[in-house]
Amino acid sequence: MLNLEKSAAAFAEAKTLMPGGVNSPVRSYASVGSTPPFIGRAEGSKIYDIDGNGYIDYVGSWGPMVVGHAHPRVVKALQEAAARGTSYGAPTLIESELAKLIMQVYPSMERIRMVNSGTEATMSALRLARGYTGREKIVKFIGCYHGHSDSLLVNAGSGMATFGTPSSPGVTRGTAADTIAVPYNDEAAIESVMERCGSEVAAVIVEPVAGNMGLVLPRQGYLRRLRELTEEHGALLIFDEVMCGFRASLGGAQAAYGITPDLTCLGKIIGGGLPVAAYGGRRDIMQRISPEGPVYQAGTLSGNPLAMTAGLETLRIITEEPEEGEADYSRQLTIRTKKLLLGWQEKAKKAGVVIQAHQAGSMFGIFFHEHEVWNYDDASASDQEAFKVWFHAMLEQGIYLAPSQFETLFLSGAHTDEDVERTIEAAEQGFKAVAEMGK
Ligand code: KE4
Repeated sequence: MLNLEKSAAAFAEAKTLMPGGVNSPVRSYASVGSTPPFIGRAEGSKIYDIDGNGYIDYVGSWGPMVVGHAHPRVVKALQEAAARGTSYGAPTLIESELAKLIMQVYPSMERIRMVNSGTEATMSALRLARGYTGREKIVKFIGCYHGHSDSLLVNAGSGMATFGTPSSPGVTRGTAADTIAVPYNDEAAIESVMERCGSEVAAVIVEPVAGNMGLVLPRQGYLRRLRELTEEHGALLIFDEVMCGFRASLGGAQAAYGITPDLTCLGKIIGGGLPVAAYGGRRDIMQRISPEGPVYQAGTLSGNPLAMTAGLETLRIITEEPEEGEADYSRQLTIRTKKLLLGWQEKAKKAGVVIQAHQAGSMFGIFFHEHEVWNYDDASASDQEAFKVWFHAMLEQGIYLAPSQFETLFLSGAHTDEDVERTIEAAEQGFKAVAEMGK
């Protein structure tokens, strides 16, 4: 049994200060019903709680830590940057440096605007799409998460083309009415919606590789169909690559699947652990953004020099030319992730537990489900009790996984072959615990 005494005391105090004792809900461990370890430090692939427990970390701060925690080059660059001041509220060279590097990897982003969170990036991209097209409706997909701006906290209304209903109190019916939510990976559903109200749709926003219902991949041809339908109806296609950017492949899902969106949202990795996100895309669209155009968007700490530094150093590391004959950084992560998943699949089979194992580059995840998982309904039908048992059995063995079935796991450049071997070995006990449930 893990000793989490200090974490429990810290959690009790935190709950007297912040809602649920956390600054973001998933960290509360509510869905796995246990005390969240309070973290004191992290280095490389490891994370350490204040009770002295160490773990191999596959959450990676929900994606940003692609080069591992406290990478020496990132830390050094940050120390030097901090000594030059932490924020000026004025243009700096490093903002252009980071913009150039991102645009080299994402050529569809002909212009880019830095913001401070994925929520801001998608919220701004939607406002821009509405400003550019003069239309008001947006289409999103059930199970895809794009941050917590009102237009995007909307469930599917009853029936396909009726408009959304708020998925959170505080979102007005009026706002929700302008959002249509349809099932992911269902061509007929999006075709029907676009047939009926495509001329009113400003944008279709999608996680091209979905990471917020667990990891769910687009069906063959699905993203191509979204591109065709949006072009046909004059709506913009927005790829929310906040999570899958630099993960599904170095160039994200748009490179992996060969689809060019009109706008792209990025986040997480481009800040290297500090608050950075961005939106960008076609020049004729981005020119509508203030101060060049009439669509307003601003931010006190947007392009913050410290955050830019962490992001730039991180991206420099993952975009470096590999040694002669070596695979590049992203390819190496993909290979190592595949090895881990294959090991988990072997251990699950040995324990007689049926899982669906999904991978997209260095993103991965499993479902305790007899059948394939292609959308939110499938993901929701997976065995949540089995997930909880698995999660705790792995945490007890020092493997730090996301505390929710509806999240995705991430591998970093700091994860060694030994880490992967240990994680595969731990899965033997993890799946055995699931197999013994209810016996
Ligand atoms: P933030 O506002 O949390 O920086 O980004 C929102 C966002 C936008 N788009 C995608 C595809 C995302 O995955 C996210 C945020 N991801 C979650 C993890 N599922 C962040 C973790 C959290 O909410 O604490």
